[in-house]
Amino acid sequence: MKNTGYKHLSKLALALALTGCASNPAIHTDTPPVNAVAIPEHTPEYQVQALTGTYANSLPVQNFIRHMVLEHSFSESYLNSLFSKAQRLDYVIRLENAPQYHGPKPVQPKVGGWTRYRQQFITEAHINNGVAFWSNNADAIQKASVMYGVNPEYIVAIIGVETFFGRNVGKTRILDALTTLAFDTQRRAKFFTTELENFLLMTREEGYEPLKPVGSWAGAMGLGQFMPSSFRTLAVDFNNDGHRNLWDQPDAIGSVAHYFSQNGWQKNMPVAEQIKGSREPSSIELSAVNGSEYWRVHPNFKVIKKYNNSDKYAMAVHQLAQAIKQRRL
Ligand SMILES: [Ca+2]
Repeated sequence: MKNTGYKHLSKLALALALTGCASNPAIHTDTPPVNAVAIPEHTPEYQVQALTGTYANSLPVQNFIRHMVLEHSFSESYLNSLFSKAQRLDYVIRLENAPQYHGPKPVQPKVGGWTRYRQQFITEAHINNGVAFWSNNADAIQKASVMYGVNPEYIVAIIGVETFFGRNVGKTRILDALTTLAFDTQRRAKFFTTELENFLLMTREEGYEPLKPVGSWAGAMGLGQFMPSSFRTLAVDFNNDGHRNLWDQPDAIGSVAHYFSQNGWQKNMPVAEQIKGSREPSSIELSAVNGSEYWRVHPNFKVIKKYNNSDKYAMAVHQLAQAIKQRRL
């Protein structure tokens, strides 16, 4: 996935931040948060001439608007209206600056880190809900698996780890999240400014009302938690209704499979296997409470890491995929 060097951290943070919500029974996936008909740029609501609100006096926002007008032919009054409605979110700033997510890596990983991480995702609820998600979407998953050459259990497991099968897609307005990250934080401001640019292009291309899409505090959207740049390059309209909607199960399934395919997934090839003893070439070490685990990893493991550059993340996806596949048999 494009720009994933930055996405990884935010997605890991998201996964951790959402762990406490995993029992939320609400499923948001059948309520598209977008209006795929209106072209907001031409509605009276968006004809404000001057920038008002939180960012009224922000030179960087004014410069960004100018860039979007010159580079992408957006209407200045439209963007002034839009950014007059944007809100600075303090919790987004706190999360982005939280040292547990983005601080310097400890010299020695904490003992048992893998065990604790694994307990969040390899649960009875994840396995059972994965089997149910697979059954409920059997046709789309089968079609995506064949079309893109991706093992179906990995499509299911990614969606399970990212959003607990659509239950935790996030509730933060993407416009607010990306505006805050671009203009009120420092470390990844450039990356988030580009994502904000992609978000506005995405809303125009897809006919989304830009205040409606919601997602993670870091701007990731839908069941597979795609950033706007990834949405634009990798999302697919898998149910052929004329719109790419990653809050919609079939489109999310097709888009995750497309992502794997574009990053070199080799169907039916191994992902990882545990080995005895210490590290060998092409192996990783995971810190469990009872001592280190060593795993030989294959190219498909690295494909999962393209989604989120963490050994623990990729191993959780792998083990959840295998557990769901076993339970489904
Ligand atoms: Ca669609």
